[in-house]
Amino acid sequence: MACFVPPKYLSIISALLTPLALTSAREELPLMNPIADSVEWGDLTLHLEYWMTAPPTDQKSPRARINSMKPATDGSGRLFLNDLRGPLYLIKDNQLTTYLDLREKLSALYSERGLGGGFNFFEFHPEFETNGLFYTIHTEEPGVKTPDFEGPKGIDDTAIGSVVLEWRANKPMASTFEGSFRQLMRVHFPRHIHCLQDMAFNPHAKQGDEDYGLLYVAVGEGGSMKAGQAVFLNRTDSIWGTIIRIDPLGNNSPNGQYGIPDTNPWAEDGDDNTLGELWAIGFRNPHRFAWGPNGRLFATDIGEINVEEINLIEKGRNYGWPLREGTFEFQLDHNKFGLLPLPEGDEGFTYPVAQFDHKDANAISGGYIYQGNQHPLLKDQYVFGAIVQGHLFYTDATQLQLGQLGKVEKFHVSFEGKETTMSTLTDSGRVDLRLGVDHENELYVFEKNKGQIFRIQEVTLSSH
Ligand SMILES: [Ca+2]
Ligand SMILES: [Ca+2]
Repeated sequence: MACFVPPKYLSIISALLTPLALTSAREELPLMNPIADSVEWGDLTLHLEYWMTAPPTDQKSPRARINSMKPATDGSGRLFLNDLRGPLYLIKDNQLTTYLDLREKLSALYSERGLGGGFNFFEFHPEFETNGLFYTIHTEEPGVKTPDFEGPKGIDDTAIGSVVLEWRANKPMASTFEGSFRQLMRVHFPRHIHCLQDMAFNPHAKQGDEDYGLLYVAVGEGGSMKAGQAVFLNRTDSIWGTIIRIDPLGNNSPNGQYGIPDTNPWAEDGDDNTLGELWAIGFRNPHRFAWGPNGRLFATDIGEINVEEINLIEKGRNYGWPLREGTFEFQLDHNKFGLLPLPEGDEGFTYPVAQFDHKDANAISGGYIYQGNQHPLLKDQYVFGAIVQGHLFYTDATQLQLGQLGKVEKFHVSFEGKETTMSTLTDSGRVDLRLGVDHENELYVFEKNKGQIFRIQEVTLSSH
């Protein structure tokens, strides 16, 4: 599918590297309240139980910075949890130990500035049990090494480097890491925000399937819109603000460290300028992936002004940013940003399958499409949350379709028999909420900075 570029943008692209003077062709005032409705309470109550608290990684606040929790793909029942400051914890039989500490391996690990800096994400290869491979993303100060993807030439304000590593454990079933690592890819970004985000293998792909063993990586726009570099977004020759798909065991990439599947949309298009790594474009901060039961890939996108998105990701599509936010036109202007209704004859963009307003979530915290057995009421529900407010939401993933907006509802939350909120439970005015999953697909809710982890004990239909 070709990348649609509106005429007003083409002229900007043709003026590559010149300072931007972006103004909307439309003179209307931005919408004051583009999404008027709030997310409504649903009928489901999540009964949470306290599970454990992650160890502190600093004496000063925040005490911890835990970010992602998922099982190894080896059937061992072992859960892994990372802290942005460096540790990768192993949790087995309710006991937490340190499996690996990136601080001990990577002198350039940089986790001080920015909400997302440090050891961000990890993902196990589907054959971890036999090949011992897993992948991590972390940030480093730029200038340490040459990037594979750098900021535009002539714009010298690269702020951070985001790195994908492959680790090979000598003994995959060992309880501490011993082995080696190598760098797959390094991407530079203009700001300390929205760098490389989640990564995932398709857990539904079987050996021999086209998608098997291919690693999806969500690439944020690195703050480039606010850095005055929006012109380098929404393009097929820029990695910023995209979702990429690579073969970590291949070697036909320009740096020889990973493979580019020839089935990627811009890999075999005969154009050397378009990046073969890209799978889809047009994202601001595609923070988290979630897989539907039939292998459908969803990605959240955290909005700039008004709209938080859930997107159904399909090959070669353009999800809009920074020309669209949710189902609105994003007004790119030097001094002000705003949302307008979609223009007449709008085409070329793919819109979210669910969206809601910032008043319900400063930032959407992506979760999981429930596939566990303990809570039938959650079956196929996409469970996710709100960073800052701490709300927990759900939408029926089987109903999410391109071209439609699915209904999002808010869970009631209960603890020890009393209705409560995550804000109260974690004693946080700003709940940096995260969700995790275990080998039985059961869900956990945790607070990044306080480190408390809760488990879903029961789910009931309420009569509020
Ligand atoms: Ca190409
Ligand atoms: Ca979008």
